[in-house]
Amino acid sequence: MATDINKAQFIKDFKDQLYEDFMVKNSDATAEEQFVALAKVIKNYVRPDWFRQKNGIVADKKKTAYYFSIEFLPGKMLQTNLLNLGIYRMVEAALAENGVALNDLVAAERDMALGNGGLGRLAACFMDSLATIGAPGFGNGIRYKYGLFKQKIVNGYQVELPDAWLSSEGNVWETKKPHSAVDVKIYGNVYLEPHDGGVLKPVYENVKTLHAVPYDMPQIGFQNGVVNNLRLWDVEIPEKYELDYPTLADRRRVEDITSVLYPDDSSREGQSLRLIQEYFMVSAGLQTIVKSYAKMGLPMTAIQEKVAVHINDTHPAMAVPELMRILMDDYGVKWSDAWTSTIAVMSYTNHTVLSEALEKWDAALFKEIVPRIHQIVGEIDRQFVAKWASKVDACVVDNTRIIRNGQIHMANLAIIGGHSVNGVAKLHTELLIEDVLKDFYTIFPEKFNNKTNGIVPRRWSQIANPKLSNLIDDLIGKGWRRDIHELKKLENLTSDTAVLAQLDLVKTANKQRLADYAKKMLGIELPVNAIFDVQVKRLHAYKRQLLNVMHIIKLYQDLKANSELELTPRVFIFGAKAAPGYHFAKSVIKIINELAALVNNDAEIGDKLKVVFLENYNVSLAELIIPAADVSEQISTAGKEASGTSNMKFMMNGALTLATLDGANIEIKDAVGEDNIIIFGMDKNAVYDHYQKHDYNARAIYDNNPEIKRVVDAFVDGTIPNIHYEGHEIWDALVSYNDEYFLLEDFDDYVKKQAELATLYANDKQTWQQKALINIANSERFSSDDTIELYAKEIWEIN
Ligand code: 26M
Repeated sequence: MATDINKAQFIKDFKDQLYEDFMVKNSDATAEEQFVALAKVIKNYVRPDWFRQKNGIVADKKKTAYYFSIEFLPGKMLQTNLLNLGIYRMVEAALAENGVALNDLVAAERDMALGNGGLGRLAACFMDSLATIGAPGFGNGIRYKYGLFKQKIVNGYQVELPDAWLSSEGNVWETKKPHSAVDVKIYGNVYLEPHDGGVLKPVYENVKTLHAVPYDMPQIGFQNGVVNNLRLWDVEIPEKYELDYPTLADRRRVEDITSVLYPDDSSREGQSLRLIQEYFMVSAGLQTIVKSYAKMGLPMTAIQEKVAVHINDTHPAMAVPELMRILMDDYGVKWSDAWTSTIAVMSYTNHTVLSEALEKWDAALFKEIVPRIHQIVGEIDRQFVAKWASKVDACVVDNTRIIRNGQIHMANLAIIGGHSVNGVAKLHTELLIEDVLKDFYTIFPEKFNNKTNGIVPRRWSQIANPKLSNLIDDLIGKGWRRDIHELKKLENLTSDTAVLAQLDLVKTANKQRLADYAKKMLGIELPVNAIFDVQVKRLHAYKRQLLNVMHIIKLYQDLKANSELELTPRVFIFGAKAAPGYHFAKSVIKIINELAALVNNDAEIGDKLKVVFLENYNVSLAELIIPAADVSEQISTAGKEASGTSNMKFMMNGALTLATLDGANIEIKDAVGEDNIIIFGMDKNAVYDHYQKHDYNARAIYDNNPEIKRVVDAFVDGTIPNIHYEGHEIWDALVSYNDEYFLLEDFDDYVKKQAELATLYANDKQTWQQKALINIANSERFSSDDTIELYAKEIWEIN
């Protein structure tokens, strides 16, 4: 075990590695070289456990869960790996003795950002938790050469640059496995030909064959000797099929398949390349899984006893027909047996109720790219309709079948082809059942279940917030680092004024850390005595960054009208990437930046208000920002945010949540009690009421509420300079197009609750910190270790 390594041994290994890779002495090495050497030493330490776990799957015939996801967003791995191996302090000290600051090496690692936001980050938390609970659970995804775009702000606008995260060294954590490569076929024609005994076998013509080569990354459990595997696939041109790709352009088209992560989580991206990515990852993963199951020597029809495959959102939903294909075409299993197994193997998580984000593919395109899969989907659809037509209403069948109006509905495929459908927070699952998927619920009520999201506590407390962690050690001992539920003990300390004062000091220190960063990046001084009010997440209309902006405009206008006004100083902090084609979202970014320039440079405003937009929000920046927050903005239109996970990270770091009753905010409220969260605005029923009655009238609110009118007009009357075009776009969205996300209706209550919390912060810091402590104590409820334990027991039935 790595924990047996002592300092002397470690330093020897480290220096040997520097010598081997770079022929350099430690004293002459760059931080990048030192980082690479350290990562390789760690990889060497975990190799035996990693190898054992991978080989144990077949040898011990262990049931294994495979988490299929088109996104994984782990961020940096160095600190997590050191912590989980139990050698963080030892390595830190050993390096320090040799003149190396571990922090410099941490800074040298690049974020692995193979994800857009919540969905990809959840997948990364789950990988850590699977290993930590000691479950055999492997990830399956794509090794994109370029991750989510790097965001620069130029003249207030978002500019997207490629994220070349793979250095010339590749990814130091990964190991390429050429011997485990498999071939994936796309395009061409396929027809069925009778074989011996009348079995129909597909014959392929003119297919294109892709070579899928896996790269494996160790996923280290928290101090338990378990190392799971995250397998990411890259594409190569198979030597055998070189003639199929004679020109450079042909070869480039192949390379494109794993070249970039789609940066669009706002709506479906109808590119055939995306469809190929999805099939490529699913086929390569499943072929490998079935092959390793075959090695166990058990009957193919019992594969569900050893294999669970999870479909993370609809992107990997072709796993359903692909498993059918492999079982039937490659292993001769008959349809009915293959279907029984497939349903038992597959399970699916839904992450959104937004209809524009539910994947649909043009059936003709689908047929062109994956003709055999198209046949199988056609047959699944035919049998589904045949079975249910006589049992339920025609419109129910119509709403649930896979192929309709020339489109393939991927969610329907995932639901019909699996045994479990889960939402990601209580309210979200209820909405799936009552609304979005209600027809499915009448057919398959037993498939539906809730699994409220969680976050991996190690990264979001110990690593992101060492100061708070040390304080917690002093208060309740170190046991919480292993068992997060021990955080509950903090609740006994909420009347201890000395504790509350210490908590305040920690928060201020974290605010200073962020202020230093803002100073370096933007040249702005942030007053750390101000409330740090933070909204960091993807930019979306439904997440309502614009409501936050309207509140800032209101405060600005109030101050301009009366410079004597008593106002608790505030720093508003934003971080958000907009999908490159999402016009509205990009306009909001421009407006935030112009508003920031206006407010920050107004001498009359001084330190009372500051607005900062921190560019390139990613996991590493989240680790810096979240511990510094006093207020966590979770202000989506009720019913729209499936769960949210940053809400959990903020609470774990002692921010108070200002929230609508949406997603997991509701469960946070249940955990901390109404007094320790600030709730505002319409709940989901009020929102749905408007949908039903069609009675929402934004224009009337605008006309009758002078304050709202003043704020909304600031977008177009020159109050904020340089937003002529964007301002009109926003004004129209709010007034002319009837404010789809109900900002105007929720505005008054939002402003009121904002004022109340500002007063509390100014007048009673102690009560504030008391609430913060209650939030920290109860964040134990949102550990992804517990979430994954439930997936393992209730969905995958693994140990
Ligand atoms: C679709 C088509 C083409 C390219 C990309 C996409 C796409 C990518 C990501 C669509 C959606 C994507 O992610 C959705 C997402 O992140 N959902 C969030 O999932 C979190 C984890 O469950 C929840 O906490 C959030 O509430 C939910 O918005």
